[in-house]
This record gives sequence, structure tokens and C-alpha cells, in this order.
Amino acid sequence: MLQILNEEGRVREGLEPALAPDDLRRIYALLVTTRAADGKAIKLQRQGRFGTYASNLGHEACQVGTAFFLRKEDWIFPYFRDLGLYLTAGYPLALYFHYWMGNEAGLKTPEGLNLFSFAIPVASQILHAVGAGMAARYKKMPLAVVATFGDGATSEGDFHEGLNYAGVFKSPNVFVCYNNQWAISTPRAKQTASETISQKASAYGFNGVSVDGNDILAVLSAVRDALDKARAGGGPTLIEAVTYRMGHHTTSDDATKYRAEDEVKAWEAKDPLRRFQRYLAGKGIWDEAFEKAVQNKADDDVEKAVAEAESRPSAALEDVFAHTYAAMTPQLEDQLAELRGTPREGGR
Ligand SMILES: Cc1ncc(C[n+]2csc(CCOP(=O)(O)OP(=O)(O)O)c2C)c(N)n1
Ligand SMILES: [Mg+2]
Repeated sequence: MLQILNEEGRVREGLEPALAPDDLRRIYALLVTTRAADGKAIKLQRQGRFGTYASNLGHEACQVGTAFFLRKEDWIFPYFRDLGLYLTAGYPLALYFHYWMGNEAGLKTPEGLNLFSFAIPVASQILHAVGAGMAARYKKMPLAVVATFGDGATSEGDFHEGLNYAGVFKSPNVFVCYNNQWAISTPRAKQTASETISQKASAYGFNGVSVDGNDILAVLSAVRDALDKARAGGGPTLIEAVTYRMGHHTTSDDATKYRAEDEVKAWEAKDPLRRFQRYLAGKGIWDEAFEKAVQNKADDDVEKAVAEAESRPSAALEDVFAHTYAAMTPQLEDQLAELRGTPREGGR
């Protein structure tokens, strides 16, 4: 497993990626903003101002590291636990919040951002990403297409079909699996008998690499190499970012029912933010004043996003019924009429 920063934030000789101090500052700010926005989202859900929400605590390095080197022309097919990726890609936080407050409009990507609405059906985005990758190949566009997903997604047919196709046709895909050890209550050991998730790539004829997903430098390096390879026509790569879901699966879950507190505690010591912070301190980039400035800006951005999201219109009542079929079935029309207080004659 590739690790560049150890748990104390010390860097391994010869592996440190060349990043300008301003990039390092920007990466740290993205990590901190992701954590601040995630913490706020959980509080808002507890206050009834958000719907069910999927926590991101512990995933910040995987998410920011995956998106940081993407170019404007690349495409991203994310999943529901990808807040840091959204922020790094430049998605407005207010829109992202608006979605989780219960309005589909929040996932309507602004023009010019090649970011697909995130997938809730586990692994379905992998097929879309491979299709987009093939389109880029046919059009001879030198771009990369990224799909992110969890360890649980690797048990879905869509994962195997997508990676098989990508391998055969050398699509310019980068598959990033956030292996956070759990798929709701299913532990990694019950997900697959493979020793690693990255080794699955060899069955499809391309490279797989496992990286420490709590080490932002390792994620950045592996993803940058894979993006360069994809853009140059070298075909796909599977990256397994080994991390841990520090929170519950969603706000509707209680992880204390199925996992031991000791396990969570052990992962606290591997915190991706603290590790990167120590690295930056060693380089003379991080100090208390910098920390305060970054935190204040993050809190400010988050508060502004909440205010903006809450000032946007609420979802229409019809939305609950309107999007399952191209046209509503008579039963759905009956239900909508009933909800509006005007039940239809003979309605069921
Ligand atoms: C096709 C499909 N089956 C089941 C579900 C219910 N479900 C939602 S998240 C999840 C587990 C996902 O685990 P993983 O892929 O490891 O991602 P993580 O939540 O850990 O980030 C399941 C089973 C779903 N959304 N889609
Ligand atoms: Mg998982």
C-alpha cells in the first residue's frame, strides 16, 4: 500500500510529490472546509433542516485528493459520499446543501462543470463513467473520466461489467474506490475474499493500486499518475484508497449496533487532516494563525452556503410523484390529488 505521509505526518524519502506552497495551502483549506461543511450538515439534519444525510468524516483526503488534479475537460461520476470531491471540483456548496435539504434542483450541475449528479444506486455510476470514457475515445478527446464508489460497490454486477469493458476497450477511466471498511453494516471481510480491492483490476487486465486513503499525498500522487495515463491513451486504473467511515452510514443509521468503539478509536489516530497539518507545520506553512484563518474562512463559507440554500425555494409537492415514470400512473395521480386535499372521484 502506497503511503507517503506516515501517521505522524513525516514524509517518506523520495516519494514527496512536487506541490507549490499555494497548492498545499489550498488543499488544506479544502480538507478543512469539507470537514466544517460535513459537521454543519449533521447538525442541520438533527435540527430537522436537512433530510437523511451521508456523513463524510474521515473521507476528506480521498475526496479532495481524487478531484484536485482534474482538468476542466475531464468528467466525474461521483457517489453520495463525496462532499470533498464536490467542493474541490468547484461545485457551489449552497447547491449541494440544497439537495440534502430535500430538493433535487440542488443536483443540477452548473454549466461548464463536467460533474454528473451523484449516484444513489450503488455502483450504477461506474457504467455511466465507462460509457463517457468510451465516448471520449471515439471522439479522440484526450481527457480522463473518474468514477468514485465504496467497497460495497465492488460486489455489484455493475462494477464487474464496467471494469471488464474498460479493460477490453482501454477506456480512459480512473476508478477510485473509497474502501472505508463498511458498507452500512457489512464489514470489509464479508464483502470480498480478495486480499485487496485493487487486485481485482488484474482480472480485467489493467493496473490496480492500493493507497493510504488518509494520506492526501498518496491519494494525490496515485490519482495524478492514473489521470495522466488515461489522458495519454494508456487505459484505465483502479485505485483503492484505504480509509475509514468515522461516522454512521447516514443520519438514519446507528453504527454502535454493529461495530466496536475500539475500532473507531484506532482510526482516529490516522486522521487525514491532522496528518497533513503536521506535514505542513514541518514545512513552515502551517501555524496557529494560518489555522485560525483557514477555520474562520471555512466556517464563514459554510454559514453563507446554509443561508443561501435555505433561501432557495422548497421542493414542489409534486416532486414526490413526478419523477418515477415519464407520465404519472393513475394511482400516483390519485395519491397526489389526495395529498392536495382534492381526492379524485373513484380514486383508489
Ligand atoms: C443497488 C443498490 N443496492 C442497495 C442500496 C442500499 N445502500 C445504500 S448505501 C449501501 C452501502 C454502500 O457501501 P459502500 O459501497 O461501501 O459505500 P459507503 O456507504 O461505505 O461509502 C447500500 C447497500 C443502494 N443504494 N443501491
Ligand atoms: Mg464502504
